[in-house]
Amino acid sequence: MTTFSEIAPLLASQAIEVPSWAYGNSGTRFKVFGTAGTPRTVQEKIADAATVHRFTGLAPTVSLHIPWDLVDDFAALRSYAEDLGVALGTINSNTFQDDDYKLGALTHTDKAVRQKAIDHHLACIDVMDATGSRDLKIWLAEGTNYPGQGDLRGRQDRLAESLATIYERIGQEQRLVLEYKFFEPAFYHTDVPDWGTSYAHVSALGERAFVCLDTGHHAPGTNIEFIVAQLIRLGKLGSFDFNSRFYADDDLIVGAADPYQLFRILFECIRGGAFGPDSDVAYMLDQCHNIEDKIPGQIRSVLNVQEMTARALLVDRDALTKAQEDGDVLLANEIFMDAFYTDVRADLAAWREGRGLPANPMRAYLESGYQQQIEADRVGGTQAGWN
Ligand code: PSV
Ligand code: MN
Repeated sequence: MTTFSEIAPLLASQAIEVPSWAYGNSGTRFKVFGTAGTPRTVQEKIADAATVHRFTGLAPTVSLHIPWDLVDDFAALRSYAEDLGVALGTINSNTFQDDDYKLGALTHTDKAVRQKAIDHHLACIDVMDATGSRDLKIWLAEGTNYPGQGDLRGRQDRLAESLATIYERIGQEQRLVLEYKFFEPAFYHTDVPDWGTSYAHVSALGERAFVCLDTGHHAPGTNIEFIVAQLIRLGKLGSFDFNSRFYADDDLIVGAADPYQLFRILFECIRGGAFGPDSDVAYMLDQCHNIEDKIPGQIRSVLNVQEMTARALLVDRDALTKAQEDGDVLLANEIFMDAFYTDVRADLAAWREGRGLPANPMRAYLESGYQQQIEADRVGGTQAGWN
């Protein structure tokens, strides 16, 4: 049996990137609820993200969404973040909120619209140069609603050409990650619906292009850990967008709906060598906190990932391999489940204290007065949302 003290050093390098948009307001198409203390500016979002890092030691980078987080001086924003103890991470492009993109962006039949979408990505790469960000994450809201509406093959060809133009501008130390999603906002077909399509495109682009796996972007019942194992095996897993879902792309707190699935995913990362200081895989959150307080929502999220990571590290891999090779089905499953059922919360609390962090980051945050302070300070202005 692997013990907590054996795995503890491996936890020290864990880093989870938080999304700037998680700190702004979000909602459904029915209602967006405002929350007292919600940031009005990207600086306030970064301050909140830095607070999550201060209490957990788990979230040293923040990913930005352009144009939601557009500022005049990204070098100054970088210094601002660094002064607060965090770095700017992945830059997310946005080709889903402009009227020109109603029928497509990188896939559009009109060359001028395609060029506009390409230019937006080139502008995002300029931002990356200023922020020191490594990854450009592309998620495309492109697809069709009705059979016959678009030429499925022609759209793929235009997509490949547009992506190649963007990729040409990606720096030697930078990467392009292409996210897939099986439906929404398009309902009949999506141009990058699955990992295979993303893999086909990034493989054609080159060695600095990878797949981004958003855990909420699969049909119910999909074996996501299999996709994880396969992408790691192929050397093309670039990043995760973690969240959890019950029905569609719910963007709920990771590990809330199905902690066992999170455990299984993290086990494949560890098994595949994609966890730890030598791994280039970016572990990000992509979540929205529609009804709960946002900072505690993010704290709960990173702690859930840490907790399931610890459990996954506890799997006795030697014993598991032996049971697998012996064909001992039930013993193999028992070894796996023993780790999953191990309650690591007390060990993690003691380990955090030993590293100068609060044993219970959630309680420490709630008692810190930060929430009351931002509620008192952030009066007036326009609360940040998806705009
Ligand atoms: C799309 O559903 C997505 O998961 C993409 O990652 C976007 O960047 C993010 O949501 C926010 O719109
Ligand atoms: Mn996502």
